[in-house]
Amino acid sequence: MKCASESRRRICAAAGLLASFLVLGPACAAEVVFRVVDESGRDLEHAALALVPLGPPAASFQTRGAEIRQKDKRFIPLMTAVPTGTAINFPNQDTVRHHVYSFSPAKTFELKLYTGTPSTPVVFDKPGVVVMGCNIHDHMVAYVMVANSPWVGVSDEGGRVAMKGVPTGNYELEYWHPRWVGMTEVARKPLRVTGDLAQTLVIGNAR
Ligand SMILES: [Cu+2]
Repeated sequence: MKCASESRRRICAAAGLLASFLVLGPACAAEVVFRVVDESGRDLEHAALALVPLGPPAASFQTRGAEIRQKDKRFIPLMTAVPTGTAINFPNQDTVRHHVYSFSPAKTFELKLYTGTPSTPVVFDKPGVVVMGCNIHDHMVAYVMVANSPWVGVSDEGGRVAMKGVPTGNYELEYWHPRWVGMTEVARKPLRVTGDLAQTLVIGNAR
């Protein structure tokens, strides 16, 4: 939090949820950094996190496209986190054909046997966890966590996720990890943001 004065701080606080979706400028923007670890304290990669503002749902927010490619008969990346409404492309960079599908309630779809990049991306229009596979190569798997928030991220090798420009307010931290593959409901915990914040998040096998 870099609010210049107490009055500015009060404005920031009063703006609350509204600030989430209007540009108040960088003065109110906090950086929230998570370090995700497993139950033994080891850095945990591939955890999807989202800071979802509490209160009335946002009418809309801007999304950027995303990409999950297929290379060497693997999906890259394994885990993706996106705001609701994001269009994801699935370019096939192998010479063999892939057949991408999902039966997940949050996004049921199928890209029938193809090479190259399908002309139409898949729009992930509902929050939740989507598990994808390939009809031809059973070992291929990828995951998308869709959340009603522009503040999303996936932990890197050091277990780190950084979210910038987070306005003061009350949030629900939604999170999920591929180790929970049998249980695709996201985990949730409340989080209040009043300024720059560093949090450790433990993701164990059990929920
Ligand atoms: Cu395949």
